[in-house]
Amino acid sequence: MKFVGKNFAIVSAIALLALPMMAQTGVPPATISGATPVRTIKIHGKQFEFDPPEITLKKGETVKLEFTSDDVEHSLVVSALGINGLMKKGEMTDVIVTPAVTGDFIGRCGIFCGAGHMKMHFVVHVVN
Ligand SMILES: [Cu+2]
Repeated sequence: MKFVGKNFAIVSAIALLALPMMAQTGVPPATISGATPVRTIKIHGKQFEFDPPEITLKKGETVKLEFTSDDVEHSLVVSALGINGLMKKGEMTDVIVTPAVTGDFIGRCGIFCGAGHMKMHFVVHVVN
């Protein structure tokens, strides 16, 4: 029961954090769209960092993010922008994103990749 209570608290905290964001716009802050990307940004995952560690996007601009890995499997997850890209050595995957709001959005590695996995942070700056 103690475990269930803790999980409920975490879920509640996430819901509370997400609420103001949804209330502000009424729609998710970014969409994966079918629009043609105006530029491509390559992002590598490696133990234990993303290269580059941060990128800057323009609000309303459609960009293709290309992902690959230099070693083991990683993924780049930026939940607030709907980004979840697998990073695999020798392969290129991509996510098309059109940010709809400005701000700084934190990304993390979504696949356990070793001792430094939790240190893999990424930032997406969305500007006007
Ligand atoms: Cu990882």
